[in-house]
Amino acid sequence: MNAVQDALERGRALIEKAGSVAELRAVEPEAFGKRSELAAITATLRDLPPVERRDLGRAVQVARARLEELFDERSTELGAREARRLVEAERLDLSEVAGLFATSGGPLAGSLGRPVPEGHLHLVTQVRDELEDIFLSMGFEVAEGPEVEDDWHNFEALNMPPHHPARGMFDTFYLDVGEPESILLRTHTSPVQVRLMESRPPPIYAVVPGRCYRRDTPDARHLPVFHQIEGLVVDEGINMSHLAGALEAFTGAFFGPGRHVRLRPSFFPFTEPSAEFDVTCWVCGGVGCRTCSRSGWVELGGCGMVNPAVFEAVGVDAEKYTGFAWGFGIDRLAAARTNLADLRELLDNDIRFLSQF
Ligand code: 2NL
Repeated sequence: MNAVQDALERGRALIEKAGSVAELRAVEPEAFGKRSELAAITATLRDLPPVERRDLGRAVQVARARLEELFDERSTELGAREARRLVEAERLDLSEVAGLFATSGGPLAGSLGRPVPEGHLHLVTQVRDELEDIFLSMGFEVAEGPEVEDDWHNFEALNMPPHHPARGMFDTFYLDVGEPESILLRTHTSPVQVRLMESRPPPIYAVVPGRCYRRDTPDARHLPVFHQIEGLVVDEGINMSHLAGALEAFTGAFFGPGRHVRLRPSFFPFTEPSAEFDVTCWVCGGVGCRTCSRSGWVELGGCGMVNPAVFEAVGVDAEKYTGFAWGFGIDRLAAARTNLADLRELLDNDIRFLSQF
């Protein structure tokens, strides 16, 4: 009976000492299995007289049951502890990432525990939004259309039939779709105005901002992807003084009072007469400086009275209606506003440049 008591204590000690589920499994044979003291006692039972055999046999069974109970408890306890450790080890510590930014001098430097700085709209988008607001306040609608166009809407409807020399003004990106040179990236936003005139009768008072494409090598003053805003008015009794008045009103709103517009004769196939329009130099106010080559004026875009050939192409009655149109580059306007010497900065996406505006 003493030996059973010893075997129980020894088994209990082995179970309590096990530090992991694996160690616990390893001590099982010694604690109460085949190699245990209880097993050795059991082996002696058959040599004992029946009464002692029965009493000792029961004692061994009770001891083994108790050890099994202790084993199960310990197994549950160790299993839970190991599961907790695993979860802890695999947790993603996101504060480490914030710490990295905070200490590395990156864009979020010093931001740990403070609000992360927000981004903002690109300079060109800000200027585009402002232009839309101005023209909306003047009673124009804002229209948009596809950047992939067909030859008819981009050229032919605008009085530039195939092989017309004026097409040389635009170095065009053509798509490898359908007939050769039939589908292209629009070279200006005019095809949207063409679609507008096709889709409903005058009056039309619309501006069309959007992205345009030309096969230009990028330099300080040219981008192969750029932004234009064009305007179109078609109504009864429209003449060139309305054009000059609209551009003058826009100039005052965008550049502030004291700035004026001047028209110089020019040529576009889609307008007749045509003009280029200049605005009072925003650097010197018209006195003359480097920005305006000492002339006091800076060129902004082109304009004119819609050529009756265009009305003919889109089905507007040129006897009843007249109209004017203009176009200028949004990127150049954004550059002018910010004294930007090189348009390519607008496409570089350098956060140190962009975050200034
Ligand atoms: C420039 C010149 C211009 C137009 C665009 C236009 C559109 C239609 C009919 C007639 Cl649908 N004209 N647009 C007219 C004159 C000039 O832009 O140098 N832009 C940067």
